[in-house]
Amino acid sequence: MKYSLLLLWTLLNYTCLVSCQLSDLWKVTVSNFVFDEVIPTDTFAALEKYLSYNTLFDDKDIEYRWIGNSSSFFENRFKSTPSLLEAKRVLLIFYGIDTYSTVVFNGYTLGKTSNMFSRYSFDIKNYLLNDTDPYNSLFIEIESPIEISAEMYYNQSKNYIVYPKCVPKEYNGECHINHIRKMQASFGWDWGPAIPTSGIWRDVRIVPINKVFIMDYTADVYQVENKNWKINVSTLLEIVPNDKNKPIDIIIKVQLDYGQGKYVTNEKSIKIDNGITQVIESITLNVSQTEVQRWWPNGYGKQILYNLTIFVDTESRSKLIGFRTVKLIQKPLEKGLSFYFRINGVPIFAKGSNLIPISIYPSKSLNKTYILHLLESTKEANMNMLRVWGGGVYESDYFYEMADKLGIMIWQDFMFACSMYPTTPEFLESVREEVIQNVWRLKSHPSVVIWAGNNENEAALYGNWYGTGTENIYKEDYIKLYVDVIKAEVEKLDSTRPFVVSSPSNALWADKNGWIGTDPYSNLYGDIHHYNYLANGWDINTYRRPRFSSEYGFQSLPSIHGLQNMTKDVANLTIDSVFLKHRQHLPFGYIYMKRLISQNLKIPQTNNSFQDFVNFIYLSQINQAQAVKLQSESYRQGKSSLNDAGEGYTMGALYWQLNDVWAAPSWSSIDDGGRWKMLHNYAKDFFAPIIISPRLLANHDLKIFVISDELQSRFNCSVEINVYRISGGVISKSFFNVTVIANAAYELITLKLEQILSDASCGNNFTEAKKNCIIELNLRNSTQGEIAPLNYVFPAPPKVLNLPVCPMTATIDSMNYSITIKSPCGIQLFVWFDLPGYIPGSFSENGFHILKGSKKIKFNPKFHFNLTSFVTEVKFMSLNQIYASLQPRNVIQIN
Ligand code: BMA
Repeated sequence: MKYSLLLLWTLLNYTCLVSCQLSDLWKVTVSNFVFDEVIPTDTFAALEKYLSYNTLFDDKDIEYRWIGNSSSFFENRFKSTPSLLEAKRVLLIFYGIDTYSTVVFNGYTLGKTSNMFSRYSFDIKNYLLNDTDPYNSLFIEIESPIEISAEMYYNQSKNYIVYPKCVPKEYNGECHINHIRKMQASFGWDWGPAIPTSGIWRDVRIVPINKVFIMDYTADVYQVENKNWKINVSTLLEIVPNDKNKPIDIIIKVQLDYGQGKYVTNEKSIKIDNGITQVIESITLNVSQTEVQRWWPNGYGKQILYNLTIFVDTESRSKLIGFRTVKLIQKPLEKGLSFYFRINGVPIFAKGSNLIPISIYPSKSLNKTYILHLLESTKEANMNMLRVWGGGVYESDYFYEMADKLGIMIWQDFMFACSMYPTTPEFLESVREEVIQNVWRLKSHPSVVIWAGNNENEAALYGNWYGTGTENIYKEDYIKLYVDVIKAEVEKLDSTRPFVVSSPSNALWADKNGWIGTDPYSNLYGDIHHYNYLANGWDINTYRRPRFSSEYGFQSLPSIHGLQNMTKDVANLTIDSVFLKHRQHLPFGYIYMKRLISQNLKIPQTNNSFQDFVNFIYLSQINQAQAVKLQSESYRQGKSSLNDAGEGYTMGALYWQLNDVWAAPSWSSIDDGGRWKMLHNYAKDFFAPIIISPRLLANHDLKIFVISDELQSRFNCSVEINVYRISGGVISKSFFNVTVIANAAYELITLKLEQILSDASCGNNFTEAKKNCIIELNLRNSTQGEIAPLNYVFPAPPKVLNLPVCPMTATIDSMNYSITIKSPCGIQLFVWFDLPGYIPGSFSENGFHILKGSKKIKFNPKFHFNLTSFVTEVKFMSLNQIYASLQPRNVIQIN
């Protein structure tokens, strides 16, 4: 049955009876190069294939920058099939042209495009060749993105400049991207190269219409007072106008499948008056609460989805929807307002990260394997939210479908970042259409829980980033764009989820107080972004107590294996190499990185510069993992309490950033090859549903917090504090009758560090004692054993510890992939298994400490993998080993 349907669909598609995809060969011309390509594609991706090089290799992004300075041409030839010739209307639909183009069909100019985030459609019926033999020619000329944005910049109003004039010089980027509606990171960012593509980055379809065609449809799912649900299905129909003075009758039917053959339907018939070619119609389905189960974010329940189908005339389309409510709670506290999500009535602590574009080539953003890997990794790390950041793209349908399926809530920015923007009537109209189309496309996804107007543009005004001061014109422009257009359109289209004007912002407070002018970084309102590269990242006391932290992080270097693949100068890899300087776009980036590392770790110097560099990568990842862990835990500790300044009730921690677009220093936890950095392994623990988390104060008080996101309390638990002496031996102290309170964080106890260390005979005086011991925290329950990941306190930074030295051994059991790692001399810190390539699977722990002389961990492959290459290629190391210049070692296979 399935096969015959598939065949029928392929046939209909092929003969263009319903709609067909113009993905056959296109002729692409860039400068003197002419070649055949399939879409989606772009100038950079196409030339790479044709000339066999990689723009992300060495500094080829500079060498090939000329591509961004060139216009390009995309041509397609196709025959008029009988179905196209018989149709009364024929639409040519572009789901994404990047960016400024002129579309010419058989010599007629159909129109122009200027917004890569919008769909454009043209009626080509009158220009189709009347015969099935000759080819129709479709010709798209795309202007150089660098030139067109410069042109827009120079043509802007003479009265004032729309800043910034350019990206910082460290980005090796291009200027004026804010003047065009193209992915803002295309001209360079602090984590990525400038790849100023032009192209056809999404589908192109040709659609014959004889009566009506579903151009788009969407659903608002909401709960009514009696707790039943309503689904309001809207559809945008393209109609063949009737010329016989008689309205057209169309029946619209919607159906929701409950499963097991049960469903609910509704239908309506509409009459379309003469001459109308486009109409929006809505129809409502009533769904009884007893028939459906709710969709829950990861960690709170299942992600049940239901099939919703719309039938219009002979056409039907389906999508999966879910039932959940979302509220952003902003209620007065002692000072300021709260800011947290309630999903299905449950207050949710948002745990997660920020997504930068899936690829720096928008045409490659539908890499399903990679999308799934990123989203599954998100779920594995106990996250429940990702923020789709405003400098990228509105991601593919597949991305949001998988987020629905995996329970990853999406904070969706509109695509504006770190800039001022023009507010000419044309610009605002273009944005209006972009907003309408993208809200239609995304609002039926249960995963999408909030819209945000932009990334950091209020902050840019407030912080005077571009020297605009408090000039009124910039404030007025800000309100015109984000409030009068974006907010207004979103609220017209979607009343089922909240909207904030910017991230970070004071949210509701700003809405009621003129939108701008206050401190968008205030701890008392909305969300904050927080970066501090000058303080000691391992000092938990340096972190703030906001309501919600939607960005924070530290840089690290990616895997050596990824870097090695991207340069010919492998032997000379150091952070001072031309290659790595080129990739560091954060001004003073390596200076900060070295400084941050050296606060807590030694940076060994040997006579082997390559090994030193490998060690430096490892240290940078330890530093990042540990600092982001402390910052995240600090936020989680503040979940249920306020301090004297009224700060706290923190309900969100989204670190910057999940993924990468090239092999370079960045804030990511997953590198460009898909490998988990140490941070991603740590996220699994620091975002675990229950954690036991320390806070070492400057006065050496050690506070221990018990934090839970579970909705049931756990009773009769115990906390064990194990003080390990580096020279050997452990002293334990337990606290019984501990309750893990449901959905709360509380301070269990305050201990005196000096006392703990002296009880464990760590040293003769406090200064010595701090250097001799490491503290482990363990939360367990009499029946379930450990209910939280182990946690640690370093009384003194690892750089001053006298770590023991001995070769470790690791054996992997080929039956169940469990790895036993032994250290005959005792404590080993930050033990790390280094994967050469991306091996599908993850370790139960990586970057862990061995305090008892041995440890068992597990490798969880996603599917069968080659154990022989695993044992030859995977190497492990520890901090002790690199300090003693011991080489990384191999895992040994046992049967
Ligand atoms: C924030 C983000 C990005 C940037 C990151 C790291 O400003 O919104 O613009 O990449 O910090 O600097």
